[in-house]
Order: sequence, then structure tokens, then C-alpha cells
Amino acid sequence: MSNEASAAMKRFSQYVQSPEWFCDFRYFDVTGIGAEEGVHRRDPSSVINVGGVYHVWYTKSTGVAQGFAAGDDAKVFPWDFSEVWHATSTDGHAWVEADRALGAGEPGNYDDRSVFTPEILHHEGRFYLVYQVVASPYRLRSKESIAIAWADDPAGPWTRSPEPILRPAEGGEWEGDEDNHLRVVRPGPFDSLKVHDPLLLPLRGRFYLYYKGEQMAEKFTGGGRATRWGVAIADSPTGPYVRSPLNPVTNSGHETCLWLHDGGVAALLTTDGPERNTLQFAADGVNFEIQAHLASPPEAPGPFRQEEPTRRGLDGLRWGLCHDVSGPWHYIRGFAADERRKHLYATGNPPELADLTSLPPGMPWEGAGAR
Ligand code: AAL
Repeated sequence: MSNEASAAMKRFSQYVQSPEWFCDFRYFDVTGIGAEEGVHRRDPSSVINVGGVYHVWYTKSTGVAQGFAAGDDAKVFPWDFSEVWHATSTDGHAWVEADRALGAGEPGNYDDRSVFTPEILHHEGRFYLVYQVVASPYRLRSKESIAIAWADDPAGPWTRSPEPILRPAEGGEWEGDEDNHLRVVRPGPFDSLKVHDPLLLPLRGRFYLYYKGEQMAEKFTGGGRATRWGVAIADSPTGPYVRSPLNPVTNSGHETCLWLHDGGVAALLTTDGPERNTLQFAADGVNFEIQAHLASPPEAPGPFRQEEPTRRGLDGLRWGLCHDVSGPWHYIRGFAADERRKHLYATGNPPELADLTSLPPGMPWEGAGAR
């Protein structure tokens, strides 16, 4: 690149130029865990296939969230007083809400208020749920942690870790005693208030627990809330987990979405930060680079997870579940990566979406509910 090139073209020469990672998205309604008056269903896990049946886990709660001003007994967020539920499907479209995987813990326990935002790992015949926990009372300054439960069957029974496997980082100091999460003497590390959105992947014989960090006195940046992702690594799924010295490993992103890809880890970052709405790849699981910018990606995506690490950029993001929180009752819907635009340019002939991908049968790609 000549020195006379513009700043934009110099930068462009450093981007991955392959269309492999580029796509648009389409959305479709699902039944069984879709919109329902009076119920919030949100933050679906990745979808896994066990013996020909799809499984998903998600946050479920009932009732209107009233906010922190309503007092210690009130439901403060839609994910307050939540449980982790499990649904199954044979076509990815019609789901059956099968069972409650986890309710809140016994009074006085680390998880006695709410358990929510689960992710699943099926590894060597065992199922692991990682999820968020909060203890009562739920206040603005409440710290939120990550716990794990394991079972030999997707329907449970689940055994919980006696303690959280990751707690917020030490080092912050509140200013005064008022319950104000924006007033600090020192904010501490990027994950000093909450560790959220856990996602567990087995990589190179170890276990990588990705999570979103929220800081005490969280800032708002040019790209939204200053949320970033960290990773903590262990030799066994249940820990002990040690944070990477390179944390945070992203400068952006909200709900985590990652999968094993080509010896490393691929990630879809959405919602917050200067690199929101990008697909990224880290050959070592830690040093992520942007591969593509995407328009209108799914919110809180839980893609269908292939059994083996994927080889092509989008194979970990073919279809999945996500949530819609635009109305009073949060609900789960489906998404699919749509590659027709680049095929149109390559061939002059746009194929049907279903011809491009290994999508499960029976989805209403062109019918009512697909947008
Ligand atoms: C989400 C996630 C976490 C937060 C809340 C519920 O989408 O980032 O789960 O705690 O919002």
C-alpha cells in the first residue's frame, strides 16, 4: 500500500477480505417458548442436538419488573426471581417446554434470589450448565457471580457447585453507603461488579469460561455501555478458574456468543462498544481479531452448536435462538444467517435460503413470522 493511500484504505488492507464471514440475518417466530403474556423467556443458551433432538436452556420468570425503588421484595428486573428452564424440539421451530432445570437456591445460599442466563456444554457424556446467580437482597450494588451445575441427562437431575465458580474481581471500593452503583472511590477492574453471560468451551485440553464483565461505576462509551468480555481458564469444568492476565479479551460486546472454530474460538459481539456487531476470531482463544462487520445481528444469540469445531466462518452461526425484549414480555425467537446477498453477487442468481445451509427442516423461512 503506497504512503499516498488514505487512512481508510491503509486500514482496509489490514482487514480480512474473505466474504466467508459475511452474512445478513433473518428472524422467525417459534412456538412453545415464544411470546406469552405475563411470562419472560430470554437469554437462550446455544442449541445442542442430542440423539436427534434439539435442546435449549433459558431464563424464565413471571410478573412485571418494578425497578429498585420498589423495595427489597419487589421484582427489580425481568431476570429477577428467575429460574432456568429447558425446552426440546425436533425441528428447531416447534418447542416443548420440558422441565425446570434449576430454581433459586435455599435461603441464605449464593443463589437464593435468582438463577438466569444459562449456557450449555455437552462434554464427554456429561452436561454442564453455567449460569448467573444473585443473592437476596437484589440492589444496585449487588455483586453477581457465575455458578455451574452438571447432569448425566439433559433432563437432569442437576448437581450444583457448592460455591460460585467465578465471582466479581476484587479491587473496587464504593464511596459512601448509599445504594448507588455509580459512586466509587476506585472502580476496580472491568469485572468488579458483575460477572455475567458465562459460556464454557473445551479448548486444548483445558476449559475456557468466557463471561461479560460489568464494572463498579460503569461508564457509557461512544459505542454504548462499557461492557467487555473476559475469560477464566481451568483444568476441569468445575474449576478452579483463573482469569487470563490479558483480560478483558474484548473491548465490546454484551451477551456472549462463541464457538470452537478451526483450532481457536469464533465470537459474535453485539449491542455495546466500538466493535459491536462484529464477528471475531482468536486462534488462541484470547487474542480476538475482527473478521466482519454485520448489520442487525440477533440479540442474546444462542446458535446451534455443531458437534465438531467449525471450519468455515459462518458454520457456527447457521441458525439458533435469540431474544426479543422490545415489548413488555420478553420472548425467544429464531434467527438464521442469510448468505443470499453474496451468492447473488457471485452468481447473479439468488438461491433459496434453505439451499445455502444445513438448516433443520420445517422452518417457515418464507412464511408468516419470517422477516
Ligand atoms: C442480559 C445479560 C445478563 C444480564 C441481563 C440478564 O441480556 O447480559 O442476563 O444480567 O441482561
